[in-house]
Amino acid sequence: MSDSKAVSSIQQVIIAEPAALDIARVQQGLAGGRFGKSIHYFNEIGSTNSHARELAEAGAAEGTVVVAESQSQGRGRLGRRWESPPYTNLYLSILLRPKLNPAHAAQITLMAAVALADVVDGYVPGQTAIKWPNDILIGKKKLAGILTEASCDTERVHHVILGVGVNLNYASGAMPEELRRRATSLLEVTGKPVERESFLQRLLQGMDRCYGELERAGFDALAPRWQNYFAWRGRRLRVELLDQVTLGTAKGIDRDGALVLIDDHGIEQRVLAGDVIPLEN
Ligand code: BT5
Repeated sequence: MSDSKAVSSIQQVIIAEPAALDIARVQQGLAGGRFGKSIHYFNEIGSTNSHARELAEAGAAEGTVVVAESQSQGRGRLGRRWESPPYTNLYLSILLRPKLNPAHAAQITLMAAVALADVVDGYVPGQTAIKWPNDILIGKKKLAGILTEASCDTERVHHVILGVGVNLNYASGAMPEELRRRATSLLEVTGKPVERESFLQRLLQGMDRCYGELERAGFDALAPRWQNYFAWRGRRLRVELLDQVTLGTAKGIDRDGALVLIDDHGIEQRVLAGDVIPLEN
C-alpha cells in the first residue's frame, strides 16, 4: 500500500468518528444571556424534558438547559415517539419560570416556534413554515418539533419545560421508513452538513430574545411574526383531538395561542389543542 493511501484511510477513520458537541464553545458565545449559563450535557438520556423537569422540581434556575446527543425515550405529544439518533441532530430542553397566567401558557410554544423558525430561516431563507401548534416544516415535511410541558396551579405557572428536537444532519436514508415520507433535515434540504454548536448557540440566543419580548411586551409583539410563518392561513383544515374533529378555514391564532377557524356556517371556532390536517380547498 502506498503512503498516500494509508493517509487517506486514516482520514476516513477520523471523519467517521462521531463528533460530540463542544458545550464550552457553545457557552462562550452565550456570555451575558440568560439561557445556557448552566448546560447539563448527556451522551445518552431517556428524555431531556423529563430530566429538565426533575431539575425544575429540585429548584434549578430559569434558563437551565439540558442537551443530549441521543434519547432512548424522546417524546412528542400524547406519548408519541421522537426519533433521536446520536451525534446528528439537536435534542434540548430549557427550564422557564414565566410570570404568566396559566391560561396563557400556550404562548410559550408559539414564542419558541418563532425563535426556532427564525434560526432555521437563516439556513433556508423563505422556506420555513410553522404548523400550528408545534412543528416547523420545510415544504410539506417536518424538520422540528416542540414539546412544552407546564406545571401550573390555578393561579400561577410553576415552571415550563420547553423541549426542542430539530433535524440537522439526519440523512433520509437513516430515518425509519415511516418517517422518510414525512420528515426532513437541513442536510437533506441544503445538501450541506450543519455545524451543530453554531445552530445551538443561535437557538439559545434567539429563544432568550423572544422570551424577553414576551415578558416585556406580551404576546402581541410576537404574533405578527408567528403569522408570517403560518403555513396554512386561508386553507381548509381538519383539526383532530382524540375523538373530537373541527373543520374550517384557517384564520390565524388568538392571544391564548388558540387556532382560529371559520367553520362552514361562518362562525369562528377556537381550537386549543390537536393535530392539523390540511384539506383540499
Ligand atoms: C413533537 O410532537 O413534534 C414534539 C417533539 C419534541 C421532541 C423534543 S427532543 C428534546 C425534548 N425531549 C423530549 O423527550 N422531547 C423533546 P408531535 O407533534 O406529537 O409529533 C410527533 C411525531 O413526529 C411522531 O409521531 C412522528 O410522526 C414524527 N417524528 C418523530 N421523530 C421525528 C423526527 N426526528 N423528525 C421529524 N418527525 C419526527
